[in-house]
Formats: sequence, C-alpha cells, structure tokens
Amino acid sequence: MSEPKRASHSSVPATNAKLSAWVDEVARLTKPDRVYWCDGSAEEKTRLTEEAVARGVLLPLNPEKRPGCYLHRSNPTDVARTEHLTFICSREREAAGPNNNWMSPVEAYAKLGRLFDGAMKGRTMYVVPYLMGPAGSQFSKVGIELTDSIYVVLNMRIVTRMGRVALDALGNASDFNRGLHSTLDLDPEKRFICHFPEDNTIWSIGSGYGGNALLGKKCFALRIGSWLGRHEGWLAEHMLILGAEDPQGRTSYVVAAFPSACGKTNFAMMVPPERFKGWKITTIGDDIAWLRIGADGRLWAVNPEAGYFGVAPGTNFKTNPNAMKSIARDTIFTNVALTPDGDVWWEGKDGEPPAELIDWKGRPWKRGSTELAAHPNSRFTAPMTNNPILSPRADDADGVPISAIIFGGRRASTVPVVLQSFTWSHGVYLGATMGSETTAAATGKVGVVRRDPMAMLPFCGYDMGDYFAHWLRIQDRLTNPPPIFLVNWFRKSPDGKFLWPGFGENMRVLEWILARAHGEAGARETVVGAVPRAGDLDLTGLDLPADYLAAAMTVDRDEWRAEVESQGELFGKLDATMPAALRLERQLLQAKL
Ligand code: OXD
Ligand code: MN
Repeated sequence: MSEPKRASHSSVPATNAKLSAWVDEVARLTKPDRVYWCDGSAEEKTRLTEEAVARGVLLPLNPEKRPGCYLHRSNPTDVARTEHLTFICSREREAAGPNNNWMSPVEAYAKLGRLFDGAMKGRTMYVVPYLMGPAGSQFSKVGIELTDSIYVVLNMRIVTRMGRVALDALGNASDFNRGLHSTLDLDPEKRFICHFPEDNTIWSIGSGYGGNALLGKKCFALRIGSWLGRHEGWLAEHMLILGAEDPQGRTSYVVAAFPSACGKTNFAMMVPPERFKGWKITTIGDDIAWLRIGADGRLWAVNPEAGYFGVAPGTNFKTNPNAMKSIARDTIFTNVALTPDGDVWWEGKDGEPPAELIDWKGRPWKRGSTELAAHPNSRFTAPMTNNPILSPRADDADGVPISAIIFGGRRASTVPVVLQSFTWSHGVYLGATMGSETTAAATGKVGVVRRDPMAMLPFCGYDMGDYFAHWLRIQDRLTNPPPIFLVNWFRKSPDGKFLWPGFGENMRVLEWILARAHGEAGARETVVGAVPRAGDLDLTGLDLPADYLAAAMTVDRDEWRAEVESQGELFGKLDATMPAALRLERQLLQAKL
C-alpha cells in the first residue's frame, strides 16, 4: 500500500514528529486519497469554500443580504447531538459514572477501528490544528482534528482558532488532543462518539452534526476538558461569560450555566432596558468557560471558543439583536429555511413568514403549512468578532476575574427568579440539583423535573459525584470565592402565565447579583437562600403587575418539600460517589422545612 499523497496546496509542514507519526498512522487506517494540512489562512478559506460550493455542501446566500454567508442542509437523520451514541471509554467503568454511557477502550478502538478502516477512500483527510483558548494563555490547549468533512473544517475555522496559530502553540510538544472524525455514510447504525480520556483522544464516526463532529466544542472543551480539569485542578464548564460595566465604569464578570436551548446566547449578548442606560454588557463567551484559580486566589475564566454555534429559531431583533448582527455576514447556516431572494428564515425570526420558502430539507414550503420551515435545532456558526458587544478582553490570555457564578434552570414552579446560596457548598448543592420542568404539551404530565446538574449532564466526562467533589475542593484554593446564585426566568402562574419578562429585563436581576457580590445590596433570608426584598430589585419602568413579582419571588415550603423529596432520585443514582457535604446540605434543608 502506497503512502497517501500530501495535497499540493498543503502549506503547513509537519514540524512535530509525534504529530506527523500519528497523522500517518491514521492515514494508513482510513486510507484517504489525499492528506491536507489546514493553515487557517484567508486564502485557504476562500479555496475550501469554493470547493464546498462546487460539491453542493454549501449553498451561497444572497451576497447583498448576507455577504459571505452559506447554507448547509444536513442529512435529515443527523440534526442533533446523539447522547445515546456518546460514550466515555475510560479504562474503569466506574470512572465514567452512572451519568455516562461506557464502553471499554479495547472494545471501542476495535469496533470503531473496523468502521474507520478505509472510511476515507476517495476522500481528502483534512488535518485541522486548533487552539482552544487565547494564544499565549496558560489556560489554552491544542487539539488536532483529522476529518473527511469539508463542512467540519469550515465550521472549526469559525468556532476555534484554527491553523498555524495552533501548530505554533504546540511546537514540539506531544500533549495535544487526538481527534479522529469521519462522516462515513451518515448511517445512524454506524454512529459513535467515543471519548478516551486517558489517551486525550476522541473518535467520532457517522455524524456531521456540530456537537458530534466539531470535536473542539462539546467533546474536547467539555467532556475531555472536565476530565483534564479534575486531574489538573481546574474546571471546564457549560457556561457563558459576560462582562457588565456599571455607570461608574466598574466592570465585573460573571459566568452562568443553563441547559442547552435555555437562552444562554441571549443572556450573554443581553441588551439592558432603557432604565439601565449607563450599563454596558459585553460578551466573552456564550457556551463554554474554562475556569482556573489565579495567583490572587480569585477564579479566572476564558472562553476556549472563538465563535458561536447558536440555535437559530427564536432569534430575532427583539430577543437578541446582537446575535442578529453577529450573523449578518461570514456565517454558515445549517438546516434553516431559504427565502426566494436567497436569504435565510426560521420560526421566530422577525416579521411574518414569507409566503413561500424552501424548507430545511430543500422542499417547497408555503405560509400556513403545518410543517416547520426550519429545523427546531437549526443553527448559525458565526465568528465572535462579528458580535458588536464582544468584550475587549475576549482574547485576553489571563482571562477575566469572576465576581459571581449563576446556575439557571427552567422551572414553572418552586424556584424563585433569583436566590443566593448561603455558602460555597450550598451553592454547589443548588447547582447540582438544578433542573428543568417539562410542560404538559411535551410530556402529557406537568412537573416532571429532569435534573441537569450544572447543565453538565450530557457533557461531564467522568462520574458526576466525583465532579461535585471536585467543585467542593476548588473552594479550598479560593481566598475569595465568588458567591453562587440560582436563577429561574421561567416561573409561571397557576394559569400558565410567565411571572417574569426575561430577556433584557434580566439585567435587573444581574444588577442585584453584582451588588450582592460587591457587598452593596440587601436581601431577605429564606430557608433556601437569600432573595431580594421589596425595593432591592430596581423595577423602574418595568410594566409588571406587583403580584406577579411577589409570586415570582415566593419560596413556598410545600413546593420545596416536594422538591427536596424529588431530588432523591438524583442522590440515589449517584449514591456511590455523592459527597457527604451535599447529602448534608439536602438533610439540612429537609430539617429546616
Ligand atoms: C448544546 C450546544 O447542545 O451548545 O448545548 O450546541
Ligand atoms: Mn451548549
């Protein structure tokens, strides 16, 4: 068998012997026609984009309406993360914990190895070096993704710092994440997303969907990242990072964790209401935070990503004007609808739907159709530099110091709009037990809570109980631990009306959170934590009936008794490793109630 040829354009020589050896080894297995090393240059982007268009992978949009933008339609069976096909392949099953699917590394390498054998015949294998985190930062880590998908290459180019910058950061070191990806034939029966944390390796096959195939994101930055963080003493979290500058010119930074599709991108790009005119919100990241303890004993954060992979439906100039501006150019849209004039559309975009569209599957669609024009998980991939409120510190190698940690669920009842924990371990307990309530429409049964600890359930690369213990241990090294808050924008009245307006009005809650963090605001203590008293939240100009706010802030003992009871399922599932401190937090609350 002859060695695969290097593509003639390939301008990045492999100066790292370990890297070259691994690329050659993978090429011998996958047998591509060509191996192409990406350099991340603008010239390369143009060339690969032209190739993707020629191959029908990308469809150019109207250059007047959406300059530099393209539409991709995925295989209809490949539109979301596939948690049931996602595995942690640690040597010991116990290390993966009951929160993960587990496969032995021997079995996984053998099983996927058979699928990867010859998978790239007739295709190009792209070598995608990428850097997670700012260049020159002690937070940052290098990954190399070998993929046969040009769509993946072009998306990785947006969501990570891709190409030469990553090879420069790597130098001769061998501690890079080894990612191997092939779309194969997109057969869901041959789809596996396997993580080998002890080898810093990811093998993903059979899917081109972002969360399964852009290996830097969920696979490396969260699943492998959380494992590395545990061993190296830091945290990889499913959190946005934002900066808030007050009218006096003081900027504070917060991180916030919400489950997928609960408005993280909106919160990260929030526009404060009129009353908060002197305030300025800036975005560092909208999905992932890497947190370390600084020499000053404070918690510091970077966003490992360089772009946004956001949910399109529901995004409009009212819910998120900054996202709309971020996707005005140089954006890849996936599975949205196409307008007759070459623009994009989705349910919940501004204005009336056009009379006619081409739907996400490429079929003609007419207004009034009972079918959705855009897939509900249709996405935009946009560079963070497009964001008009991007923080000037988004590229700061040191990251930013964190003043408050926010956890948020989607709860129709029980959880008030905002709650401050008493202590770090109580805050970890609130984060560990956070969840989202299903609605009657979705399940036929109201009040079923799906626990999603710290919004990390699908992303924690090891045992969740050990993860809580790691969070608890972090406090020992923080001389100045940021206070922890629980928020809930989704509380409803008994007749199903939202009690809090959400979106930009969340600024009112953020202001209180920051004032608490700086010791500048009052609160009322309840059995579950501190809540703002009447007058502590600035409600000027807010058109909200007084009884709504009171109801939104209520801590109801009966509801909390039921809540603590229902947490039993989580504590039971994680029984083997649940830290004693969290059991005690639960017992203490039970006793108080
Ligand atoms: C997610 C995402 O699924 O960010 O959480 O794509
Ligand atoms: Mn996410």
